[in-house]
Amino acid sequence: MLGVSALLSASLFLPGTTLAATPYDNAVLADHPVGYWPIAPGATTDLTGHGLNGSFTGTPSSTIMPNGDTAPVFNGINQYFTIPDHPYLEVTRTGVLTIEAWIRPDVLQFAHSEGSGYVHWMGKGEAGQHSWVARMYNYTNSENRPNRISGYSFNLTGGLGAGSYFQDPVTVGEWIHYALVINTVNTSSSYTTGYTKIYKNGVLRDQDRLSDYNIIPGDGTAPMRIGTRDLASFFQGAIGKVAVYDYEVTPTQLAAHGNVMNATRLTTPSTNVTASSDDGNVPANTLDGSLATRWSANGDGQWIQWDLGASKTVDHVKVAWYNGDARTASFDIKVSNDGTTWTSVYSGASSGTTLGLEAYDLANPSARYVRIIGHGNSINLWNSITETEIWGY
Ligand SMILES: [Ca+2]
Ligand SMILES: [Ca+2]
Ligand SMILES: [Ca+2]
Repeated sequence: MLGVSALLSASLFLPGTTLAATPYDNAVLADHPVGYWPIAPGATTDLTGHGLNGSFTGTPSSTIMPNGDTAPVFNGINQYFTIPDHPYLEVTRTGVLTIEAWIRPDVLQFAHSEGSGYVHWMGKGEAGQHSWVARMYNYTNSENRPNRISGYSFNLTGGLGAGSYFQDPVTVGEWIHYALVINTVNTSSSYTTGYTKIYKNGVLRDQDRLSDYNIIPGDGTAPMRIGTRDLASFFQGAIGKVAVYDYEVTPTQLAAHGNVMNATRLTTPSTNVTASSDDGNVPANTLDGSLATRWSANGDGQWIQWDLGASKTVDHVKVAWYNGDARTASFDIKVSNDGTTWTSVYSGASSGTTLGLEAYDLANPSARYVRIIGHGNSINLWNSITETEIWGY
């Protein structure tokens, strides 16, 4: 089911606007990237606040990522996203760069490929100004590298780059979590001038020496582009949640991002739900998928709780509040594994601006039971929830 929040987001696609940060965005931002673009058609802002805002060329369509967030779908012909050159986008500033993205190839053989048969689906490089690139090969190419996905670090002059890759069967429509590390600081006898690393879905798959191709990264003038590097080839498919870090991101961080993206909805219409009381608007109304039905109870401290059936990792909770666009609801969220001992994991208020689902991000507690304790709203002491979704893994 498409979340209500995704539907609401889809109506907010105005040029130059920012979509509200989602639990995935918050997970990335907590790791302090130097640039982060949860790009979607119309959403072009760097969410780090560093001002590395980009712009679309062409008008990509949009798609929904595994967690319900939105990503642009590039047509593989002439659509891309451009971020102007900035020191934050270079290896040279700290000597280390990590580039992270989610990609969904929509074909295995690209119509606009280059070289031996590959597309540069993201990168920072033009003639004489080469920094780094992310590449995907066609299924059929002249180097017998079927759908290899790779990343390279270059000397400014270009030529052969030092890089790492994984080469697995790719399914059209499959989301792949990609991360490329270029590190010139962490040298050793094996990596005398540093290395590249590549991760697929949070797992380190390859590491290579920058010295193999005598790579000393430089500070180029090319912009960073998503969907293409320098217009010589174009990616056909979706690319979302692009982040650049000025340090080497760890496997633990990448796995955490993957968990948030792949979190599933832990509640269904048949999830056991109970409450301290109700006025005839029963607790099960919070699980029926309808914003026209609700649970309501009057008074400070009234609660409603959902039993997930087993202990899960709860990433975030989405709640739609009755009259949620006209008043703010005050509440706490507590969790328990035994229904007896409760831990407070959230305390706050709704935005007062929407009838749709709002996400409240938790610090991923383990929980079988999730309870919302209401403290009334800005108008009266009623606690009224129209829908709830609990997401995790
Ligand atoms: Ca530069
Ligand atoms: Ca309902
Ligand atoms: Ca979380």
